[in-house]
Amino acid sequence: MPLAPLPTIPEPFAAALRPEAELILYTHGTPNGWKVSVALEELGLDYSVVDVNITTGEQKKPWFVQINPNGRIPALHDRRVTTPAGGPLAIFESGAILLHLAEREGALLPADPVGRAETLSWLMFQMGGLGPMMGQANVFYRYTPEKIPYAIDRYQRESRRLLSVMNDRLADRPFLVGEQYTIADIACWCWAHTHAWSGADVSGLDHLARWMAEIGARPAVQRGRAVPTVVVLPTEGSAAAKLAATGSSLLV
Ligand SMILES: N[C@@H](CCC(=O)N[C@@H](CS)C(=O)NCC(=O)O)C(=O)O
Repeated sequence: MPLAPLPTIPEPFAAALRPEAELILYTHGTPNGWKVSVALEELGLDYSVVDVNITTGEQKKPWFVQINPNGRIPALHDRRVTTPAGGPLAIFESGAILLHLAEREGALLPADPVGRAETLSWLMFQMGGLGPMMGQANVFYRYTPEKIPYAIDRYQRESRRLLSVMNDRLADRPFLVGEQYTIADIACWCWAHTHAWSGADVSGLDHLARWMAEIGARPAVQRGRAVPTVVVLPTEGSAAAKLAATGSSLLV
């Protein structure tokens, strides 16, 4: 199958691309980025990775905004699909990318209507709730030089509440939807396992702890979590210094 031609991508990024790659993941080491690399690894797909360094503002450069108009990672090119403009299909928003990959491969998404609807519900729960709330907890707890107790408390409490909703759900089933591991588990795990960085209290959430440990032990999750490089969440001081140096609003 002929592959859609890629737009012009500047060096050194173009050098990271293999000419035969159908899928190109534009990412950085953050929860939203890991969602896609974990899914690609779980699906056993071949892909090229472009590390878009969000701490230096690469995500706002014109070449990348052509791929994701929102100027954020992750984004994906699927060169199996040629758009009317003659380029590859470009997808942004991690939830949309997960759905595209699951439908493309017929995996990680139940085929029955109930399982499918429940998977999408938990995926949207992550996209609209868990990710934004934990992200804001990170901003106010870790990055903002001025510590605002109301904001820290608000986002940490809401993160805890959302994690508790997951805990209750996981009391009688191995995965969020049921017996099947889905893109909803991938999306939620990529944020939930960073709870300590957000300062979200997970004490007593034993079902969540079991689920986090089981998913974290999956080899594909460990491979995907290390894309594009291994990230050990830095200490509070170094993260604040990094933020001050770059003017970035959100590291994860
Ligand atoms: N809802 C988006 C969120 C994407 C997002 O916030 N990405 C962050 C990294 S996790 C980013 O690129 N931040 C850089 C910036 O805000 O400029 C998704 O799920 O894809």
